[in-house]
Amino acid sequence: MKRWIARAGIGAVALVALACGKPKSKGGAIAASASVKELMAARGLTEADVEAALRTYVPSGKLDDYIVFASGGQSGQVLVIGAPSMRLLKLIGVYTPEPWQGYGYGGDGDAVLEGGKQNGHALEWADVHHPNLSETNGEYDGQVLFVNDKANARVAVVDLADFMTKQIVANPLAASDHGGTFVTQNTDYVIETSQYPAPLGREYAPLAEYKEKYRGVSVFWKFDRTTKRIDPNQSWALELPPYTQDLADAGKLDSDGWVFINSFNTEMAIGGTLEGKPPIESGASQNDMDYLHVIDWKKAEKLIADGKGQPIKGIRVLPLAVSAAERVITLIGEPKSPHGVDVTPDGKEIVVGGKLDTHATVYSFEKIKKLIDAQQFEGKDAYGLPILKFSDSIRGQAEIGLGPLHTVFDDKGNAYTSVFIESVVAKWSVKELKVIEKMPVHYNIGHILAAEGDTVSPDGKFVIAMNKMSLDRFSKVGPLYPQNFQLIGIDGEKMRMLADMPIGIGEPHYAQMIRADKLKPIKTYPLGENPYIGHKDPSATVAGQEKIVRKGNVVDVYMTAIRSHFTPDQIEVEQGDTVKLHITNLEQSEDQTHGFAISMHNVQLSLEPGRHENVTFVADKPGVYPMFCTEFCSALHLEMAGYLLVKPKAK
Ligand code: RUQ
Ligand code: CUA
Repeated sequence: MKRWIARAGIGAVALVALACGKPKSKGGAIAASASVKELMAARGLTEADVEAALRTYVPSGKLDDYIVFASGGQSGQVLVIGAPSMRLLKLIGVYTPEPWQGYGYGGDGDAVLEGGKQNGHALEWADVHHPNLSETNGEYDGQVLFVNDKANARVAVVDLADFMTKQIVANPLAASDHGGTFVTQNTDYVIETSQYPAPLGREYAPLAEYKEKYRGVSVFWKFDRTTKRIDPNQSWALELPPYTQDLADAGKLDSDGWVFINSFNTEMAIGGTLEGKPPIESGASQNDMDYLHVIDWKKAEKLIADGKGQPIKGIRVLPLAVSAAERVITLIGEPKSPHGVDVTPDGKEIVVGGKLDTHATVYSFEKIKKLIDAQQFEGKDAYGLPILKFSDSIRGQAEIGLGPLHTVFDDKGNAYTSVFIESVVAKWSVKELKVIEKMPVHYNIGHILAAEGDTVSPDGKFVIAMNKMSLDRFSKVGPLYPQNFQLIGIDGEKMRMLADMPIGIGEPHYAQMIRADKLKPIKTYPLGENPYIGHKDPSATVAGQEKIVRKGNVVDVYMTAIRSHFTPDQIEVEQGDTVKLHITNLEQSEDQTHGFAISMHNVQLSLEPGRHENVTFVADKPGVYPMFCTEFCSALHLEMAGYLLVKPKAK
């Protein structure tokens, strides 16, 4: 029997030994059994491949240590992924109807989607960017997930008790957003900042009046822990100059009470390619510096409470002039066309990556605070906002590479920056401002995320490279390629590439990774509970109480579902009747879900155990329509059926 040495060492010894059955280990040397070596040879696997498999394989029946909540991009949904196995656990319907979950097909979830209407339009897609978990004292608490829709300036609230979208709030001030949804360290606020400047409240103004009338805006959505909903009435906003605000991060610990938002296009370029003017891309890349916006949100909150806000479309907006006079917003130069802004776990520093700069710039919150307190400004911008001197505000810069974007952290003082153009993850020491190692990724990484990465105490086990391109990584599926998540182990001396996961549903932007044991989802609902109201539905029905009640042309049907029948299973109505079904799933056993569909009516529900749901539709076409269960719930699932009969209107 020959021996092979695990190049990566640490931990691999025990893992490989376990897998090989006949371990023989001596000072890091590992013995693989003949059969394992044969298998490796047959499948063309290297030792590194085997180690990666051993670090990520989760056997049947075993659970993942982490759960990743990833943006589903254009799908308008959120992916729930187990790590390290990278198994897809669920796609949560958020902005887009989701048929399996019966979300948006006639049931009570329709009202949530209705809340996301903008300009009177039902919007059937979203560009989901940044999922953010609720925090308590800067730690993920596993209660709620927020996520923004860049395309239509909306914020959604996903309840992690049942992994369901409970609320969508439509931002009435902006037409697009990006710097969201970042939470303050106790989730008092969910922050959503506009992307492309436009007149606030979505009014019209010609582009010629860009500097005077176009604005950015940052909405501070107030989150109410008791209702687990955003309260728009307690929310407020900050008017921002028409620099294209990009990403943002909320301060924590030392910098709690502050928010940092970066920007590009401080040139305020507006394009005009047809007229021969330079496109926005080149107009916006003239200045060497753009502006980091440093925002004292506690002060802003107080000014709003003192009545300094001016209502626009029902939201109190703090005018730029007030923010300038009261030093709510301070600007600092940031090089060049920046993208990511990330607060370090200790809250003491802010890391900014410049897309057209090779550095990550590390700002010192202490320095910034001192300069603001002493009113040591270098000047003012055209809107009267004070500007701090760049060199006085930073601790230093790390030379990272071509196109640094986003930065996450581990538990040992290292940062991991995604480097788009170079297509690498750069690991660097925050203290030394020096790159330690670069790992190629496949290909062109956008965001990067880390285990418990945005908390005050990252775990330092994994990062995931969220790659925009996959090129040669997967079997070809036509010219639209999946994006590629790459799981990278960061707990050893060297980074290790562990697994690829194609994302074939939309372009994911950000994701967060939480320790699985922090999530405590319910298994069943108390009998008759309507998840959207959070308690027993007034129309909930128990066995024996089912009935059909007709009042004029409204027919209320109080139904139950239990293996393997609906009661009633025959519903006869007249053409033109409004039918209201109230269905309670009487099951109380885990995973005993029934579906409920009616042919030709766009009705499809998911009735998890105990759950109650209401459906309203107009029976406008006479005919005979099967209604049936859509989850294979029992041996007699196909028999779980009945009929909706719509009698033609008497002439
Ligand atoms: S981002 S493009 Cu989060 Cu890097 Cu949206
Ligand atoms: Cu109930 Cu299938």
